[in-house]
Amino acid sequence: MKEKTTIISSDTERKDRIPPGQHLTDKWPVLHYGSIPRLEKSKWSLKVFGLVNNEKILNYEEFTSLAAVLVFSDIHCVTSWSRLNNTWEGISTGELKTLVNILPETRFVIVHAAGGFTTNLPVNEFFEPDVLFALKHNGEYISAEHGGPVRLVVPKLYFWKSAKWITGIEFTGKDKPGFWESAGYHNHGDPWKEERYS
Ligand SMILES: Nc1nc2c(c(=O)[nH]1)N[C@H]1C(S)=C(S)[C@@H](COP(=O)(O)O)O[C@H]1N2
Ligand SMILES: [Mo]
Repeated sequence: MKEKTTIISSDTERKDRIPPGQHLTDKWPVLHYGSIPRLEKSKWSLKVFGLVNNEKILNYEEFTSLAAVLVFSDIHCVTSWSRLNNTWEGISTGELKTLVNILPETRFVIVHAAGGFTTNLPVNEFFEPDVLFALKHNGEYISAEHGGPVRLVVPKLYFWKSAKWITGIEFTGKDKPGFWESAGYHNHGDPWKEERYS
């Protein structure tokens, strides 16, 4: 089997890894709005659309046949817990670039999840090398409560940007604040700048 690339998220190399106002936990709390969608792999698909030349809908098998990576990162939740030393396995967001041909007017990415949930981020931050569509956490498939079968992980921003149960990726020229961003959370969410609420 081919050796998977491991990407070390740069924030894990800081001397002090705990952002201001955060405290450590060894547990992994479950947080989200609404009930847990149970998405079957056989029915799951990811729609990649918006400012692209060739829109795509990938089923689970097609999606998971893309090259896999490992990412080592910390988690910082805006409610103040941080969980260090997480290993994620999945598909790098960079894989989408070769698939759909993203148009140069693209400035933001809207991440869509089951039940109408969305979150927004600048396109350059979506394509940071440590951002991935995670299938596994610490060697085990991500459970439904933590966003399986596929969740996004954006290590450098507060964890609400790491959408669970993702179903679509939209490239756009215009920013569209997502679910939590419209409910008073910061539009960007850098934990090192304490961009918590707006
Ligand atoms: N689809 C979806 N994803 C979501 C959320 C949500 O409400 N819906 N909440 C976010 C928030 S606020 C947090 S803190 C993390 C929590 O992830 P966890 O339950 O795996 O710890 O998921 C994020 N992703
Ligand atoms: Mo959160």
